[in-house]
Amino acid sequence: MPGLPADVAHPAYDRAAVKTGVVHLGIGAFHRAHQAVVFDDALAAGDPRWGVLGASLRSPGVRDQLEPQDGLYTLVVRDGAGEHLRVIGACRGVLVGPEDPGALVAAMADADVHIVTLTVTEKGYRLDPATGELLVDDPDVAADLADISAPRTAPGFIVAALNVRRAAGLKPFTVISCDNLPHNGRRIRAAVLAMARRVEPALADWIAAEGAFPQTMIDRIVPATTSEDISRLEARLGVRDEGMVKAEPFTQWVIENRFAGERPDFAALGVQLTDAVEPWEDAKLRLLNGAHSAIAYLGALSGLEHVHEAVARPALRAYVDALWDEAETTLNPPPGLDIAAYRRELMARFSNPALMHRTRQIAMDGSQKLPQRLLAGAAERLAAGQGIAAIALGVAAWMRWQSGVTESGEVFVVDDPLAARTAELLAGADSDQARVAALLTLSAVFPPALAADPRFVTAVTEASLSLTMHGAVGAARRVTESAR
Ligand code: CS2
Repeated sequence: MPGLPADVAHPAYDRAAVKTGVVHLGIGAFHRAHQAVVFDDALAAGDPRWGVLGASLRSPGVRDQLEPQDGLYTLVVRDGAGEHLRVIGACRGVLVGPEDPGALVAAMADADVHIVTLTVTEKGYRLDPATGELLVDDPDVAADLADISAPRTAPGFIVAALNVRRAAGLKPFTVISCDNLPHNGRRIRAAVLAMARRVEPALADWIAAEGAFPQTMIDRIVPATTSEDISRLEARLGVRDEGMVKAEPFTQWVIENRFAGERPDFAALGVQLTDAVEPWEDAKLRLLNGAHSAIAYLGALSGLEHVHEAVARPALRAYVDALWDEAETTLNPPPGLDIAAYRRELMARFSNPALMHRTRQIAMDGSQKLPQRLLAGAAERLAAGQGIAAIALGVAAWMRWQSGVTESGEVFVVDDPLAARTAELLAGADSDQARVAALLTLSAVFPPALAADPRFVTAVTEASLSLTMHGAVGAARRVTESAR
């Protein structure tokens, strides 16, 4: 590309010949640094069917960044050894759902589209976390059911587009959830079928029979881009790239081998296809994400701004190992995953000094993350009669974070969909015991059986008292000392 430094990789394929084969719902940094790169690789390998049309279901921000750049943006891959820049050409445009829902439905119903990927976070599935049922009283779901031709929600867009495809005699597209949730394929399928059944039972039957919603495990650490990142890249490139994303070198995508129609040659693109994604999912959620959340709260409470700074503290590093010792016994590792090697690799990834991954970014939305990252493992360990001191400290640190004050007394805004509820519950609680008891009543986070288990209550209360007495780093040190 004219004007780009010679060491910056860029699309060598003919972008004008690319077709839109993928629509992505929820085009944030993670999509641009992960799935879009795989589709860009497919285009570079000579298969022009896999251009991506992005969609934002809320705000026009990403469209406004990417449109003036013709969909091009830079992926900055960083580690201690330096940085590698690559311009990604897979994105063919961005539609903003609320501005023109019909245009997005029509794009998804196009015969060339074979795959719809999505990253809309747990909230975006519109399912009750406790029952897994569609939230029919949610105002956006109700609006979608009243007029499916102008949807607002992710499942609504999928149902609307599948409805048009069925009427046109087309096959369904494959729906690939890329959210960091257990059984993500099953969840989006449940939401889509529940909505479709209310629109027209025959549509739901057709989707159930012909559609495909593979489960996936997706992994790449993608910290939020800062204005400093953009300025630094500008100094290097000579142009300002508002759509840039930064990521670590590691990337992994495991997809259940189940598709409704055409797909790229995923295996040739480094994607792992398997019949059993769950063991991969559990290992990633409980080891990587479980440790991420625990050190995010402990680190942020004690003023450690970035993940690499947290794991550079010997007490927190040893704590992560203790947490992994606990989580590991709950896993059923898939063939091909060496847990000891995986742990070593994870620690090296967390230690990457060039990523500047903020503990506060990971601390966001903890109420949605805790169940699969820490609580599921705790329940399984208790059922096996095993201790949970390290996991309990992660849970207690999340609870402490809900108070909105760090150890140095800095007041911050808790960024969580349940923040108003947790603040309300904490309002009258004036001791560690009372705070733990109050938050354990949140059934959307704590399964009632776990919240009622005296071993769980005791472990979390003790961890909370330890946080109060010794601070986050001191409490972490005590967990590892007692584990020895
Ligand atoms: C992180 C994840 O912000 C978070 O909650 O734990 O985004 C994590 O970086 C990714 O899952 C890595 O694949």
